[in-house]
Amino acid sequence: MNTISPAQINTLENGSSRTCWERPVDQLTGFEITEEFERFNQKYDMFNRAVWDDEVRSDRSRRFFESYFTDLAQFRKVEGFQHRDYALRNAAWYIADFTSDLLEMSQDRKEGFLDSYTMFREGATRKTEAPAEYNSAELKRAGIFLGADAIGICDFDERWVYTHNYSRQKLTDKRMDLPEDMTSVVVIINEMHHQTIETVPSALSGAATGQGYSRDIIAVLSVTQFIRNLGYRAVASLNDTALSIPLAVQAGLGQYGRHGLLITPEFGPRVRIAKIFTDLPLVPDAPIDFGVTETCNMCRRCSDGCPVKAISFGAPDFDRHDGISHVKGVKKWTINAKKCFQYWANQGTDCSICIRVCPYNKDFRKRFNRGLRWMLSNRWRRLALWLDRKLKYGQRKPAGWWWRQPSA
Ligand code: B12
Ligand code: SF4
Ligand code: SF4
Repeated sequence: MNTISPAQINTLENGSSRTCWERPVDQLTGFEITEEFERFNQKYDMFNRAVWDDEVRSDRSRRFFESYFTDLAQFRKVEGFQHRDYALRNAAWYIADFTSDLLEMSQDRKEGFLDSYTMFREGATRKTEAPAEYNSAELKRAGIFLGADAIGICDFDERWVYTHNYSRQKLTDKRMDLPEDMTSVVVIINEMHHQTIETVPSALSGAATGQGYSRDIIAVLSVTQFIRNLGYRAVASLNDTALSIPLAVQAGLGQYGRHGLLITPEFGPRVRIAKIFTDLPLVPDAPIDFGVTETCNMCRRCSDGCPVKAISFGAPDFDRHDGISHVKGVKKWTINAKKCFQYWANQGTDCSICIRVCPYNKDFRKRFNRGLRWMLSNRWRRLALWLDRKLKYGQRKPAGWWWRQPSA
C-alpha cells in the first residue's frame, strides 16, 4: 500500500514537527507537494463562492444557475444559444439534476453534483472473500458493464479529500460523511460527446457536459451498489468530497495538462470523472506516462484559445491567483478560476474551449488520429502539433452544423 500517514513520514525523516505531505506515489506521478500544503475546503470552489461571496456572486451568475431550471424562451438569440440548444442542454442535465434534487428540502442534501450520494440500498451482510487481484479484475469488468468508459484504482489518499463539504442551503460547512478507514478509491471516467463540444462556446456544447454528468452518475451509483452487494462499504462521489483529478492521475487513467485537466489516452481531456471510496480489497493501478507533460511544454493551444486568458503560458508553479480558490503547496499549472467562471456567467452557459482546442481531443477510433497521438508521445511531437494546426483540428463548428447532421 502506498498510503503513509504524515506522522509516520515525520518519524521516518528527521523527527521535525512539520508535516511532510509527500507520499511514495508522488515518485510515480511526478507530483511536487511542499509543507505549505493544506487540504482544500469545498466552500472555496467557484460554484460555492458563487452563492456566498460577493466577489463572485452577481446577477449574471444567478441568471447562469437559473438558466438550467427556468423558462428558456428568453435565450432565443445567436446560433448555438437558441431555444433548442438550451432545451437539449437542460434535458441532458436532467438525470444529474433529478438525483441532485432528490433530498434537498427534506435532508439538506443536494445529492450528487456537489454533495455525496446517500440513496443506496443495504448491501450484503456477508463479505465475499476473493483476493484483491480478483476483486480488481471483476470490479473493472462489472464497471464497464454498468456504464463506465474506463476505470482505475488508487490507494486512498487523504490529501485530496476536502476538509469539509459545503451546504448551499444553510451556507455553512458540512460534516464529511466519509469513514476514516477507507483503503482504496475507484475512479470512473465517462467520455463527453465529441461533436457537440466542437461547437463550444455554445449552450449546445453544455449538453455534452450535462450528458457526461448524467452518464457518470448512472455508472458511479451502479458500481457503488455493486461493491455494497459484495458486502463492503462504498461511498459514491461526483464533485463533492475530494479532488477528482489527482486521484484519477494516481489511478493510472491519464496525465495532467496545462489547462488544468486530466488527459486520458482514450478520450483526451473530454471526460467526466467520478470516484468511489471503499474498503473492498483492491490492487492499485500504476500511473501512466504517454508524453503529455512534454507536449504541454511545447504547446499553448489552450492558453491561446481561452477567451479570458485564464490558462498559464508559463511553467508549473505555486501561483494561486486570488488565493482562496486554489489548493496551497502543490506545484502545477493552475487556471484562474475566477476569470473562467465569470466568462461562463457572462455567456449564460459553461465553457470547454480548452477541451475543444487540445490536440488530445480527438476521435481515436480513427486510425489517423491514433497516429497523431503516437507522434505526440515521441520525437515527432513538434510535427504532430504543426499538423494539428495545419489540418484545423480544434476549430469551432457552428451549432447549426450539428443540428443538420443526419441522425446516426
Ligand atoms: C469547482 C470546479 C470548477 C471551477 C474551477 C475550480 C475552482 N478553483 O473553483 C470552474 C467552475 C471554473 C470549473 C471549470 C471547469 N471544469 Co471543473 N470542477 C470543479 C470541481 C467541482 C471542484 C474542483 C475544486 O475543488 N477546485 C478547487 C481547487 C482545488 O482548485 P485548483 O487548486 O485550481 O486545482 C485544480 C487543478 O489544478 C486540479 N488539482 C487540484 N489539486 C491537484 C493536485 C495535483 C497534484 C494536480 C496534478 C492537480 C490538482 O484539480 C482542480 C480542479 O479545479 C471539480 C470536481 C472535483 N471535485 O474535482 C470539477 C472538474 C475538475 N471540472 C471539470 C471540467 C470538465 C471543467 C470544465 C471543462 C467545464 C465543463 N464544461 O465541464 C472547466 C475547465 C476549466 C479548466 N481549464 O480547469 C472536470 C475535469 C475533467 C478532466 N478532464 O479533468 C471535473 C473533475 C468535474 C467532473 N465531474 O468531471 N470547474
Ligand atoms: S473553460 Fe473556457 S474560460 Fe475556462 S479555462 Fe477553459 S477555455 Fe478558459
Ligand atoms: S492544449 Fe496543448 S498545452 Fe493545453 S493541455 Fe492540451 S496539449 Fe497541453
